Amino acid sequence: TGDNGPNIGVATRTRTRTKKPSLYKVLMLNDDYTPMEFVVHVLQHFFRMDMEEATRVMLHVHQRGVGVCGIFSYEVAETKVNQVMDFARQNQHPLQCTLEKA
Ligand code: TYC
Repeated sequence: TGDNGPNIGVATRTRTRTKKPSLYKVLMLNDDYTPMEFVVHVLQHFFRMDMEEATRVMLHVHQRGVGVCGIFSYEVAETKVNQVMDFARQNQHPLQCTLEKA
């Protein structure tokens, strides 16, 4: 009859296209008032750095004016910036943090 019957065992796949999220750098900015230890604490707490790395990044920002805390998807980067800014404000420090497309 030309009827192949039910196509048992024949799986038809289509490719699911997933697009990779763009990445964003979270930048820390220097200022004259935020204590160095506070910045080190922020880097350890919000960016999971150990004391050595946090100190290195803090000193880089202190000397150069800006430094990278990490690279994340937009959603995560935005959350980190908000968490750092809220924490700095709660402690009455002028520390500024921002995000930039990587
Ligand atoms: N410049 C600050 C001081 O001398 C320390 C500091 C470092 C502040 C990094 C902000 O992102 C910063 N106390």
